[in-house]
Amino acid sequence: DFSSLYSSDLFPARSGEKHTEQFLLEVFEILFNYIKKTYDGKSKVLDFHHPHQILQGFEGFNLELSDQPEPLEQILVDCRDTLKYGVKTAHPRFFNQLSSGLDIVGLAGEWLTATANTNMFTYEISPVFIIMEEIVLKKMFEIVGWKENEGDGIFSPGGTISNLYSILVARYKYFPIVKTKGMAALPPIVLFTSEHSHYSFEKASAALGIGTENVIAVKGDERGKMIPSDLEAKILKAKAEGFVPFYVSATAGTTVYGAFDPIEDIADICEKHNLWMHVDAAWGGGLLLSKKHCFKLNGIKRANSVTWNPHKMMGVPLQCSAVLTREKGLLQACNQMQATYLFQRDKHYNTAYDTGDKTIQCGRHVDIFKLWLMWKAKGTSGFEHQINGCLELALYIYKTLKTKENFQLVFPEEPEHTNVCFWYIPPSLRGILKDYEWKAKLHKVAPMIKAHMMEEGAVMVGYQPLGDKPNFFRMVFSNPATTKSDADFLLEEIEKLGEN
Ligand code: ABU
Repeated sequence: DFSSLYSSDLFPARSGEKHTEQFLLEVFEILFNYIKKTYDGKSKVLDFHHPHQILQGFEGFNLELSDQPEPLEQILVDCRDTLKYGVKTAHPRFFNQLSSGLDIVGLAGEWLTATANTNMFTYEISPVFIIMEEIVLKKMFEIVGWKENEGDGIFSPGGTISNLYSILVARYKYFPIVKTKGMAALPPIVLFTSEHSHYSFEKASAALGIGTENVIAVKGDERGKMIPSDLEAKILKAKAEGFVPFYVSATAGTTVYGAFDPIEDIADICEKHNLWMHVDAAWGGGLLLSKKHCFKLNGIKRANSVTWNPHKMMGVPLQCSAVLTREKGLLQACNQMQATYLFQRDKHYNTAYDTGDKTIQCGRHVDIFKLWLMWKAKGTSGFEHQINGCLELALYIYKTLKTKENFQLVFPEEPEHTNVCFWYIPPSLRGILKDYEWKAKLHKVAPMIKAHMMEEGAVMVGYQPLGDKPNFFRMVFSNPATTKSDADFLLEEIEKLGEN
């Protein structure tokens, strides 16, 4: 009974051991019940409530903060409710995001990390985690294909920040003066990325003072791959107009289509024009672990930098993103400020292991342990198996969709990644002229179905428009718990909701 116990009865209270143990066991039971429910395919993915309902509170769920402490009984209720009204992102029928699933060893890693509650800036306070980061990064450099003496990197808070790091380091490499004098000391620099790439390149350019207008969008082909000839034409045009190109990002696994840019061709162009080549493999990096699918990233070893998010295809709990740079020492030179209270040079150990000054952060969360632990538990072959399974599911739903008349694929080719994009064509839009009005009506179909889907809560999938294409569904697989019947269920649910 926790009704008369308070947080002050737990550690560090002198006699807090028993109550702390009981409280944590109770929390464990809540979490374990949630995990069991998540993996029970028959449970709901979500119990949707609108923001105003959560703000106002309902069924005893009240998020308002109080001046007085609340008993642990209430704290446990809050834990239960928080999970109850959240979204089960590990549910086999959650297809909404590129990150899904819940790896049990990864979860254990996250628990341990939270328990250790330390900071990644110095070896002094994170000796084991810092060495683990070095070991895992080294493994990633090898997989990318860099030579023994190449490779540097850091785990960062997500793919957007990893991409930002790549621009930051590239700019420093070409214009080291920027660190002290700022953008005013630089010529008008521009960078290139495909129109299908992630919005983080514009975000980073805004944040770094480069400006979003200096991110030049390169055309993609029908299935979203960058067109190298358009890249070169745009580089030449920018130069002719007095701009100074310095950076190109190729995407290995675009967010919506899952397309892989032709990295070798892009690398040739970058070498010819002396440009930094980044590969944003946040989504596609996992395929490097698959002997069957790694050819899709051929040429990645020629990259100057790579973003790779193990929290996507590798199923590592959020968040876990790495930015890798081929040249050693650049991250440090670009970002170090040598704060003397933290990065003292006269420490009694090798201070090269105080990796915190490579980053733009000070405090840095330990994202490495869960990945290291999962890698130990699965081996590289375990990741490979899991990733191949997701790609097989994508092929399965692609083939299923091809046989269905009430669905239409956004592009007819087999998927390269696990993204499968399609429209559902409701009865009222079948067999009629596909004119402007038809497109406008089709644009409303996916959001309408998604709204009903969320109210029902049995499955979740994302949609978006792209270019001149009206809203379409994007199916993605990254959860090893998903089976063919879950994929079938999604299509049945869309059909059921769409018929009306
Ligand atoms: N940072 C890309 C994540 C997008 C998605 O999960 O759909």
